[in-house]
Amino acid sequence: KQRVLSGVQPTGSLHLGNYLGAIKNWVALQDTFETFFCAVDLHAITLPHDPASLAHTTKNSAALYIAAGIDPAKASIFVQSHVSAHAELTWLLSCVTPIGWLNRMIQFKEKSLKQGNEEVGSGLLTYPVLMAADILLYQSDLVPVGEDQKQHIELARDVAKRFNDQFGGNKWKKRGGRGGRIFKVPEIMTPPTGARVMSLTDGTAKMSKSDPADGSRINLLDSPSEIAKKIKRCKTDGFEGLEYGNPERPECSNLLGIYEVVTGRSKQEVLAECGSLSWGQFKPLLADAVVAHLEPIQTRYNEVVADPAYLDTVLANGAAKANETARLTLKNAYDAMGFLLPS
Ligand code: AQP
Repeated sequence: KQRVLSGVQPTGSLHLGNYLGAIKNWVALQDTFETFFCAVDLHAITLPHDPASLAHTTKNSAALYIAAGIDPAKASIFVQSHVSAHAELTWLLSCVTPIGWLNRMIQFKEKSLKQGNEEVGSGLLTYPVLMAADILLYQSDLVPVGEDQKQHIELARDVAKRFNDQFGGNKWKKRGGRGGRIFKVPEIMTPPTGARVMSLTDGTAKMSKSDPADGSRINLLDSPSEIAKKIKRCKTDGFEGLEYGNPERPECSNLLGIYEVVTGRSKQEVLAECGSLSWGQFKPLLADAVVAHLEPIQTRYNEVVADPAYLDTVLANGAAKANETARLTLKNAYDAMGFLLPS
């Protein structure tokens, strides 16, 4: 079976972008692939975080994976920091990743600009190396993520190739190793719709957990009235009718795209239904569709968090399975680099 790995940072509450861009697609993959889904808590400390809430948000994120349809009987659901190979491999990969590659990462530039370069922790710069370790440890074939992560997956591919070139193949064999490649070079997988869900208050900025304005996003656990209120207040325009793809109407394309994915309709069907509607007519339709889509997820979420022993067991089993696979790759990486392996 081919392997799939993905994760979401447990910072703040997960939103519709995380769900439509990533988690919803994980569900479709778990029957066909061997899947690993982790709450990437080590990534959650790259910006100042609140130690009082990290453990709680980590558990809640994992509960949301299950609520969204990830089945622990099919997929390994685990917490990144419970598998220490992630942190260990990051160090090995850091030593072969040129700083120039990291300096080019758009997310680093954007987030460090907000923080001020002098203040920002070096983990924000090396975050994509940790992400590469997450992916490469599992010899992943596919990484299902939203479009904003494309550059990081390309970096993971480049790091894998560079490491394989420097330490794998015959060089490794000559030193008595297994030879061949150490890491599989993964492919990115983005969904056709929902790969880039935009903010409700600015159709040119992505919906994001770190936006201080809660009204800019729909959180997966927002109540029906909060969802209706946010959609009612979201940014629109003065054009007549609704359409996709007009560069002067980014909010319109975004909201139609959300409607499309939560109703499971095609673009053509959405246009036939909504093309001639006014904003006043469309917004309640959209709000009802989002609420209806999230309702079963919220119900299941409440059941999962009401049974902490169940969640603990899922996470322990997931970490054990992940650890087994990750340790093998890590051992090969140490060996190929020439470390003395423990006897
Ligand atoms: N707006 C989005 N549209 C589609 N996909 C999105 N993702 C995030 N935002 C959108 C996808 O969600 C997954 C997890 O992302 P992450 O939490 O690891 O980091 P992120 O991409 O930085 O997410 P946020 O919500 O914007 O968090 P902050 O504000 O903390 O940076 C990824 O697959 C991502 O593509």
